Amino acid sequence: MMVEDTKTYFEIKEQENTLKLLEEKTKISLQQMSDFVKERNINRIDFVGCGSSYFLSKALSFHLRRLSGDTFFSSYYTGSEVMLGLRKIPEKTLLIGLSRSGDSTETVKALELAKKEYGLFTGGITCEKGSVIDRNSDISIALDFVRQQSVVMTAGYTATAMVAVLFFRKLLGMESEKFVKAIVSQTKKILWDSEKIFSSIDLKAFNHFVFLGYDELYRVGLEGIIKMSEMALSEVDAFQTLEYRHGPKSKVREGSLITLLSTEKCYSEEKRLLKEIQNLGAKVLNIGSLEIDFAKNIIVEEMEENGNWFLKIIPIQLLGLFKAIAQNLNPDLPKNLDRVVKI
Ligand code: F1P
Repeated sequence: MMVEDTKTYFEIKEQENTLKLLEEKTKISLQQMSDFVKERNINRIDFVGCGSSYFLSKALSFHLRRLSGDTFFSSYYTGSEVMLGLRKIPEKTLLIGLSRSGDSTETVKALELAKKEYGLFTGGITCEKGSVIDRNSDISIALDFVRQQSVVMTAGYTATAMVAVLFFRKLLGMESEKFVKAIVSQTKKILWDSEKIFSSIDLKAFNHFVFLGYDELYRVGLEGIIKMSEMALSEVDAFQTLEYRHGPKSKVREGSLITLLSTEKCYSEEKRLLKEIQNLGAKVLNIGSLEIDFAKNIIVEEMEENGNWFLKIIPIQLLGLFKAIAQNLNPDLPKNLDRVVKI
C-alpha cells in the first residue's frame, strides 16, 4: 500500500483548502457565538471532549487564556470526568463541547449534565451538522464542509482549532484577515516540507517517537501520542522539553526519533537538550522558525502569541501516516478503533 492510496492522506492534504474556506464559511456562526458570550457577560469558557477533541480542549483553553491575558478564565475536561460527576463547573460558564462526530456519548452526556444539573451555558463545535451536540447546545458551530471519512481525526483537529481561535479573536477584538492569510500560506508550506522529509527517511528504523515542546505546543505533542498510536501502533511519549532530562531520557535508544516543537524564546536551551539526546543515539527533528544545524528541520515561521500552534500537528499527522505505511499498516483502518465511541 502507498501513502497516496489512503483516505487519510487526502484528508491531511485537504487541510490547505479547508483552512482557506473556513473563515468565509463560518462568518455568521462566529459572530453569533461571540455575541452570545458578550450579551451574557460570560467571562469563563471551558472546553470538553474525548480523544483528539480532549487534547484540543487542553490547547484551546491555554490559548484563550494567553490571548485574553487571563481576562477570560478557561479550563478543560474529558467528557467522562464531567459525565461521571467528578468535576463541578461554576455557574455562568460557557462549556463548549468539541466533537468531530458531535455524537461521542461522554461529551454529549457532559453537556447534558452541565445544562440540567449545573445550569451552565453550553456550546458545540463539531464537523457534523444536525448531530446531537449541534442540536442540543445553546450555541453551536458546525463545520460541515470538512472532509472526514477517516477514523483518525486530522482535518477535523485543525479546522476545529482554527474556528475556535477565530472565535477568540472576534471576542477579543483582534484582527483576523492577516491571520487567516498567514495560516493558509503556512499550511501549504508545512504540508510540502513535511512530505518531502518523511518520504526521504526510512521510518522502519524507528520504534520510539517523542514530541517535546511548551505551552500549546506541548498540547500538540500530546495529540501526537494519539496520532502515532492510532495509525502506526508506535511507542510514543510527549513532555515539556526540559522535563525530558528528568527520567524519560532513560528510554532514548538508536530507534528513537525525537521531535522538538521549538520556539524562539526557548531556542538555546531546547537546542542544548536536543544535542544531548542526539548524543545518546537518537535521531532528531526540529519543527520551528530557527534552524538547528545538527537536526532535520521543518521551518515554520513563528507568529505572534503562538498563533499558528495548531498547524504544527500537520507534520506529526504525516509522520504517523508514513510510519503506518512503512509498517504495512492501513491507516484508514486503525486497530480496535471506531470513528465514534458510543457507550
Ligand atoms: C473523539 C474520538 C477521536 C478518536 C477515535 C474515537 O471523537 O476519541 O478523537 O480518533 O476515533 O473518537 P469525537 O468526539 O471528536 O467525534
